[in-house]
Amino acid sequence: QPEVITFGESMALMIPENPKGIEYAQHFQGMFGGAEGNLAIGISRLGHRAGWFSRLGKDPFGRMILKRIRGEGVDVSRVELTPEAPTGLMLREDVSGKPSVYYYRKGSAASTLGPEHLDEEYIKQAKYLHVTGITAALSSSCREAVKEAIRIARRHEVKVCFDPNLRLKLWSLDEAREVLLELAKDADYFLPGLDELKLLYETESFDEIVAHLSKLRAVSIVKGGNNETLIVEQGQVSSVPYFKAERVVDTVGAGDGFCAGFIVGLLKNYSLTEAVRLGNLIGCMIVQVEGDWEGAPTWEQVEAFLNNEKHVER
Ligand code: KDG
Repeated sequence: QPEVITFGESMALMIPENPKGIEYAQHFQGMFGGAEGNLAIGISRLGHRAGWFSRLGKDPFGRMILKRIRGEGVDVSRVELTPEAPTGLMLREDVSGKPSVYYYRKGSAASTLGPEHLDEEYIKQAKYLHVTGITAALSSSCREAVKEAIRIARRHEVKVCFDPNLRLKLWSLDEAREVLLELAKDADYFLPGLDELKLLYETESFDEIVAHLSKLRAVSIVKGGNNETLIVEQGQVSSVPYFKAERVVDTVGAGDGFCAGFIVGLLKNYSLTEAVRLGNLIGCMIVQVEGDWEGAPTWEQVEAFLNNEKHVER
């Protein structure tokens, strides 16, 4: 039985192999990504049981994603392959240090997900439910599914982790603000980035942001302060410094890795500070490898890093 359940769209991901970008590319690397699937893989690699579900198209991308997430040890028993709509696709490029994402996901199988696809028995046996604002942005049925999943979790005392994951290519800031701030009210752990909070609360003032966060019932874990993660709990702010990455290859997915590490820390009954520290470490490892989740470490790799074990080449 999964300890952590998450749901939301995983898409095929194509990254051009040349530095000139998609327009001039002849060769692409075929991968996949999607915040919630990334999180589930991160948790599974760390040795805990994660369940992820979505609707995927009954097509080659859908089968590829399903097999690979299953291959990572994630419970995919509630995933549905549907002939009704295709699997979503995203392309990403980084031309001269300017990263861009292009989505081909309108009307995708995942966007047809609704409250009727939730299995209360499945959700209620978990310890944590993780939801993100990306799912809420996909369609009104997806938004209802997020709200209903949170209601189910709260009914059964499953703790809710909410990452707003603001994506302005999916909806306007005004629309996002209304929905995301409402969802934040129902979370036990609110996991935004500092940049997102500045947009959502329409202020650059850190004190104002803390005042807003202090009104929530959730503990807020704010990613991306000054090379640190901030913990805001009942008006008290503390900070946990980042680990230094040897090289930064691809920052996408770092937030999901952070959340995976943080939730695993909670599962291990770590203090908030120690759970955040584990989150910081996983985020730091993910940015050193191309792809959203490929760099997620196993628990053995985490221990080796923390014990400063030397790498044996051969
Ligand atoms: O957090 C990483 C995600 O942004 C990436 O995997 C793609 O889910 C994704 C999205 O919708 O942008």
